[in-house]
Amino acid sequence: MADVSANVTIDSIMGRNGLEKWIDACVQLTKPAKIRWCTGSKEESNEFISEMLASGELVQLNPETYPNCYLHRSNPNDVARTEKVTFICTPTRDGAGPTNNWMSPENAAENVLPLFKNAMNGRTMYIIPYLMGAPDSPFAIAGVEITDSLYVVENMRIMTRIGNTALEHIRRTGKFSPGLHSLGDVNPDKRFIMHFPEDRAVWSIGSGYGGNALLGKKCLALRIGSNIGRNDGWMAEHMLILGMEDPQGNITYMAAAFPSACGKTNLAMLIPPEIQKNYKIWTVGDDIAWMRIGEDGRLWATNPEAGFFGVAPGTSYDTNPNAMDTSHSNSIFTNVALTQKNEPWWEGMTPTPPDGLIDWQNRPWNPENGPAAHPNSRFTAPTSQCPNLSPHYNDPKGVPISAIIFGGRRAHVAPLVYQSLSWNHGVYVGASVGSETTAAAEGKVGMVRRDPMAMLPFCGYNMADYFGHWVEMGKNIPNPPKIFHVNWFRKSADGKFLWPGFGENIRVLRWIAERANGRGEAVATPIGYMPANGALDLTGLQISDEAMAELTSIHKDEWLAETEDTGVFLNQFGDRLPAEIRAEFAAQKQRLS
Ligand code: SAT
Ligand code: MN
Repeated sequence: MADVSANVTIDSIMGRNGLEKWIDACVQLTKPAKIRWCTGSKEESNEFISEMLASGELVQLNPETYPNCYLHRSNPNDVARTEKVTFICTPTRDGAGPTNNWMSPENAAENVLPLFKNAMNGRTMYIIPYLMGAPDSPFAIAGVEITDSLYVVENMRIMTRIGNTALEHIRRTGKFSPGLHSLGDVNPDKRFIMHFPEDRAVWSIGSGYGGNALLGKKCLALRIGSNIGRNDGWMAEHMLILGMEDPQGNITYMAAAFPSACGKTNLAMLIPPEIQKNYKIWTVGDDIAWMRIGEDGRLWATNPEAGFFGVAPGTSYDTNPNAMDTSHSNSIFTNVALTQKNEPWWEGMTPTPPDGLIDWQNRPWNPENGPAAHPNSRFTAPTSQCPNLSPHYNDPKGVPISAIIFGGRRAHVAPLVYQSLSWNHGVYVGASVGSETTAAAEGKVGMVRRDPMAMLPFCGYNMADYFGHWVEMGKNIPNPPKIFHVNWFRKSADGKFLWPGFGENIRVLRWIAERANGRGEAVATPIGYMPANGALDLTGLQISDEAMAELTSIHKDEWLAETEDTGVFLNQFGDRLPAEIRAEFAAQKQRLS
């Protein structure tokens, strides 16, 4: 390795020589002024928050209406995940595959590691042991994040189980994911999010933003986690988990993958409209699912997180009352606007903006400067505060999944709901997911891109092998979930959403549950099974027959073009693409022509 520091070896900085040696190496490299182990205690949190209030890193929100809630404003150059500078560092380029940025571990050591040199000069290094998953769960995986950002510490405290529980787990198992994070000088040109699957290691520099800096989430639970899952025969997925209880008290559990900022949190926390009130949704998770084959031959899912990092804009007491209630205390708001009453506000929270707003950049709000809250502004809130939290949220073995749902944001093409013809066809459906880009990642918003299983930015290895892992899992699950695709975002010719969405989505979930449980009427189409006439309960819904017809229509020309586009995407994997996926692609094309 280049002359990073005489005492820092690759083995030690990768954590190969254990926790103590890794921490020593990080200290040698970053040269912090102080070192602070995080225990997870309430006192520690109070102290850190006081410190951030004093420095201006946090603003206290109205303690009467939002007790223990704070506003954080990011550097305006650092408000979303940066996919362009996110790398998978496998020994060969093929290991990362054509959809990931790749850098060799040697190149990373040579060119990225030096950015950490003296990066914590004059700053405090916080050492955060954390656990993803319930402490007594066979799913649980421990990590240690080293960071120089107190904002990261307080977000990790909400999003994961930090402190001594995690440390005990590490001492017991001898395993941890070493994650080194520094804000550096928050310079987009020196920003890198590096993953080393062989060592479970992550280096992140130059960003304090959510998915870039809270290393338990996308970095460990998905990119590193997907590698661990492939090797150990389970799945790490970008999925919400919910349970739908029917009037007889039966609960059907479902896992759903949508890209970032496409409504996973809203669906996970859904409250049915009055007329469907004898159905109830239980939230298990809103972003990540780890799924294993249970002894009973079903697929069981757990949510490894302890908090929600939800998109604020559009969240309201109309669209998602559970999220509003969850984040009304003990929460951190990032890049939202501030009202005169010292309360958070964002577009869509109320029909009209209150007077005298301060925008997310701390300026009196002027609509000419854009929205008051950043489109990717967020709330970080404890899962435990969710009013409809499933009693099985902490269950070490998770919940049994009967339906897997894929979806995206599509103004055209994709109908409201369809079911795959088989597991492998379902894997093809997942692999072909297209979605319009959102503000959750940097880049242009609203462009349709292929985002297989909503994992394009999060799959930590060659996506062809990931499809292969799905096919393999299908062979090994005696009683696999049924696979579906939904689209809440279809628009009419005049650009209006055709489906009301939100609570009304219960109607679609009901059909999915019926199908998953071997009931529910369907008709076969070239792309899969669709609800038969009358199979969706539309009682009391104000929707025209024309809108329903468009929502459930399949335009052949559009679908042929869609399939061609999927083919172009899949072709980039060459011979590595599993034969099963190639066969499903060919069969779908055949059915359409
Ligand atoms: O910023 S995060 O990656 O944590 C949220 C998201 O984009 O899904
Ligand atoms: Mn996500």
